[in-house]
Amino acid sequence: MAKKSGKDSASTVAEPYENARTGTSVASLKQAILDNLYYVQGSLPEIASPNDWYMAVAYAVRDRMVAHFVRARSNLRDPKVKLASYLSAEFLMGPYLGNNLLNLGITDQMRAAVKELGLELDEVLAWEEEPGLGNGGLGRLAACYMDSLASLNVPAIGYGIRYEFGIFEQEIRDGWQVEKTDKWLRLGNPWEICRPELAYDVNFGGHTESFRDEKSRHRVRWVPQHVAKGIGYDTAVAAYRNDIVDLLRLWKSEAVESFDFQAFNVGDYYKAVNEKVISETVTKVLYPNDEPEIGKTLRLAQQYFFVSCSLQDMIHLHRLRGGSIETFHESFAVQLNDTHPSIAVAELMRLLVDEHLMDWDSAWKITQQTMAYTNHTLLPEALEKWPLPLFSSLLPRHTQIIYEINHRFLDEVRLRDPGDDERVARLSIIDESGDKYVRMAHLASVGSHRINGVAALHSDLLTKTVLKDLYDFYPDRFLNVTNGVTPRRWIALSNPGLASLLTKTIGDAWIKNLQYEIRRIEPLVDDPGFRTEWGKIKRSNKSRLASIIKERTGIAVDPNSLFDIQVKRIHEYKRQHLNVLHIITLYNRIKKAPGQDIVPRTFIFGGKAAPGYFMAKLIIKLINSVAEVVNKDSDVAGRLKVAFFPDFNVKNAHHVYPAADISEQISTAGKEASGTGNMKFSMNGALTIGTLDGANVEIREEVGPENFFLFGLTAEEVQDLKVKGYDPRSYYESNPLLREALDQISSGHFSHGDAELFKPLVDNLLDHDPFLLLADYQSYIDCQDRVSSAYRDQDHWVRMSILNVARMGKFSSDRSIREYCDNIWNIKPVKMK
Ligand code: F58
Repeated sequence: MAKKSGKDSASTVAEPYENARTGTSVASLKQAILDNLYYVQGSLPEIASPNDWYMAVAYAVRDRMVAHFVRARSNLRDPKVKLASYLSAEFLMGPYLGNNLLNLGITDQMRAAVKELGLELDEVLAWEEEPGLGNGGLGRLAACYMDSLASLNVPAIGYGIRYEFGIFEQEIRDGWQVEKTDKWLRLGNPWEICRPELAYDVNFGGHTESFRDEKSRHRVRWVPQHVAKGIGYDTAVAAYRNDIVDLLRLWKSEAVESFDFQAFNVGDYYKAVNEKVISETVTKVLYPNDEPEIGKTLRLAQQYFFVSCSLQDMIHLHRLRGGSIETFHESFAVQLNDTHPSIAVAELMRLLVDEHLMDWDSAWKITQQTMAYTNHTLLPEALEKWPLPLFSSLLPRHTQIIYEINHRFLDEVRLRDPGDDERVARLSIIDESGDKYVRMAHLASVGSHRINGVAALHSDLLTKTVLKDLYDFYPDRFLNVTNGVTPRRWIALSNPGLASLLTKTIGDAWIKNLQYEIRRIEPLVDDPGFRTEWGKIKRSNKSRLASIIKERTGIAVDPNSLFDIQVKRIHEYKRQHLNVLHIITLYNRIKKAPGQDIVPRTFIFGGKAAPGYFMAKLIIKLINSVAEVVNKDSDVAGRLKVAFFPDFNVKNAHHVYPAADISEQISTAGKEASGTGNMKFSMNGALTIGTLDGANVEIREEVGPENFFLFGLTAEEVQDLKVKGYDPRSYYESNPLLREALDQISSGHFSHGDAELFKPLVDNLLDHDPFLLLADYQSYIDCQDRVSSAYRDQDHWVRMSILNVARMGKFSSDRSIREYCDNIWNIKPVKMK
């Protein structure tokens, strides 16, 4: 049995040489908290509010990261170091305090220090308002990647937007989702450092003019209608037990001048303020959609704004390193996190050609060598495209540049495949099949040297469906990088029980090297003592979640029941309503034979619906309506419970994944690009019930088919069925249990007799069912029955749970980042010792 590293063990004696600002002994930390409480918060222990304490603790931690931070900034200046630049409209970082303590290795000391001040660390952690600067998987992936980049010692900057309001907070009232503004900055953000001197102008609108410069060169000038200023805010991303940090640099928009004094002086106060308001609006709010918003100028303005600031900043850094503009691609590898930052292709061309006077061909080479694009969706309707009139009125110069890129690209296409005009039309960056659109995935693909999907199946389907023509043209650009999640946040921080059992058993190297280390617990599967401890940890995680659910919803759930959990954005393709059909089926089974012996289950749901997505909101109402009936029915008492955990976010997620017995990954095959929740569950010992979709396929391969509950049609079968002509009603008519469940929903059985409420949902299933719930229903029910019988054999279940964790090494985001480094960016992370 290995011992915990000594660094994390608490000591109350300050080392004599310790500095109160950087020392990590309990005494130094305590002093630092008191100093910050007084000097930064202007408070004293007797009068300090929870936020005063939280801020004082956070600043004490931040001070301990400053040396690393300064080093990171000087790294940026080192011309020998190639930087990874991760461009993402979303970074869903989650609460910082716990993570930074963990990564710095001072959790135990801090726990002791705050205890001496009369506080519980867990309480302090709970006071942190998390920055919800993302919608879901894509934003959280960016955050996991930042953790891995730092921990692998890859110098990197994450560039994004400092939204004033992040993803809305969700409340449930009368079973419906109600959205509340997320005022995450209200009490201050101790982690960021504002860099007012890091400011870039960003143009919008107006027109362009051609002219000849003094050397008689043909040039284009952009005369904007409006200019905003981007100010950088830096947050240090701590590496796990490495004395380095990476930077998250988020841009806030401001007015170039706070007032138009001329307008102000002639009495047009409103015009004067207007400019300021427009500028500040750009980074006001995150769009809460899980599909792109077509036709929203502000959304395009956000994308262009952060991309322009980021590229200007990179060029500025490259200059500071003494680099000539011709070698820009040697300083930076830019990763486009989906198409939201793909305007970067045109913006880098603009900066190189218009501002740095480079010839087109050289600029194009640099752009392609710099950029790489990650696709996160197979849903054709989710591929981003902008109406050309909107696009060209906001970005007139980029429209010209995109036309030029397209013109040259299509010439190449025609050269290779003369006469195939349809192919040319399909490949064009401009969709001209009806109203004109700019296809952002095409822009990103043409301007990048690598294009990747996020799971093996997804990458394969990309080349066969939505990006097929691009793949046929550029086969060598395509590759797969399966997503991963950070074991620091998703095991070490959120599942301390499991983490300490792992560390006690195999040492703590798994935290830094999950890929190769975690397998070492596999032999322990045969150790009854280990299995008992494993079971106890899960049981205690379930109790912890049960009490939170009681506190937040009033619903009492039994930690001895099977915890069956589905947490993710609410979307028809993710099929939360298939899960509900199973609940109703079980309910009916018990009602018909109340005496039968069934495995008690608690169904837990969580997730936000896009505010304008009617069907998703109706699914939330359905879950809560079914919960209301089931939870108060004495016939099923002790056997079925349903709870909707409100406001699923990173902080709440910490309590959810470690408490699951079953992880629901039940999307229609071929629709979920990867999924990352599926990885978090399985890493925490839940078994998956899932379709062959996204990364489920690879999870099943890794953990073994015998440790995974598979059901449903494959992506190919889904396709075939659709081609053949899918008739959902035939399933309804031939399956009495399914019919009964759907009839109950539509007759008002779960809605106090209101037969109208769920009609849109049931009608949609019977008449269209685009995500094939009815086709997969029976297979799902049968599979759930296998889950229940497996759960009866607790000993075997625990074995399967252990094997799931032992074999999840592949899904560490460290592995993904190594692949990005090797196969896309050509950056060498420091080798693991
Ligand atoms: C998700 N996409 C995929 N988009 O759905 C999921 O399968 C994958 O695991 C994850 O990315 C990471 O690769 C996703 O979360 C968004 O939230 C976008 C937000 C902005 C508008 C468009 C969707």
